[in-house]
Amino acid sequence: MKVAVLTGGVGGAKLVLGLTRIMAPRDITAIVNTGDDFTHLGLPVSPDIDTLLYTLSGKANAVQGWGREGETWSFMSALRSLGGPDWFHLGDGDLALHVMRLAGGLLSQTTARAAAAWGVHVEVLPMSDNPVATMLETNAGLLSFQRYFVDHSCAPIVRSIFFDGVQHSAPAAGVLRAIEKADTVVIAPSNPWLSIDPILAVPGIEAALRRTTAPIIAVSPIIAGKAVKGPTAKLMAELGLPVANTAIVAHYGDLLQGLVIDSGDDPGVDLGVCTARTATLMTTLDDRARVARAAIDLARLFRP
Ligand code: FO1
Repeated sequence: MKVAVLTGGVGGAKLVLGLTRIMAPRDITAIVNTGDDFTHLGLPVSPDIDTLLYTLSGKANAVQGWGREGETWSFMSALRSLGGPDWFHLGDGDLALHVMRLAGGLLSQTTARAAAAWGVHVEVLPMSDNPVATMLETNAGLLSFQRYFVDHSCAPIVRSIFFDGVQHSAPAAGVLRAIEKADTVVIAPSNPWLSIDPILAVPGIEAALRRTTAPIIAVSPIIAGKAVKGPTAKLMAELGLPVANTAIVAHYGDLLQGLVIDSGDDPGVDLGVCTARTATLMTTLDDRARVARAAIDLARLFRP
């Protein structure tokens, strides 16, 4: 069975790891958000791809959510001594990934090389090899994603979001094929507005999702009325949306066949989409496998 999973951020990486615990990694294609990407000190940084590669190769700093376990920071202390910018932390090991990207090749190529080098058998594909930058109009002005997320710690009030360059982008090689070949498509519990929308905005991707006969199952990022990590709940409130699964379903609309929701969420509300319930807070590896299993089992209801 082939699964294509749309993912971004830490929550998405956890779900992909959960999928590798219940099925063959080679049967999984992760289509990863690159709207968070930016060039820092001349280095190309692809945070959501980096987080996924670290997570799948056992290198991730699980507590911090991003970067490497056991990272060292001599580069950053030397940079500070030179008066360099220290709002965005680049670890010594992490630097190697960005330098390898700078060395050349398409993002999909450098990502495939890193995955192969680190024994990652999940197919990790950027949504596009073209530059797309998630930009946020806020009360602190127009901010790139990393300025909003890291430099301003998601504090500014978001008025609107757009994906600079997406109209000129194309799906990376293998993305449309992975969707067409998929028996199931999973939308990971990533922030729909910040991590999944950029993927859906790449010309051709949403159309491919609407063409596929594979059931599309999302895992809700909302747990009992709040989001687990990151700015999802705050962002939803700022966009005038209830921090509830009704808003998640309304956002994805008729793209979804099913939604995995947290067992702690109000069962009373009819979401208008088929739901499966499980404890969706993913702390342990078993949690991740359980949530992944819930999504795959829900998809089975829709497959002959
Ligand atoms: N997140 C932070 O909060 N502070 C950082 O200094 C930081 C550095 C960083 C470097 C490389 C990388 O791949 C991710 C990094 N992140 C950092 C996380 C980054 O902001 C991602 O966008 C998040 O993972 C959310 O998607």
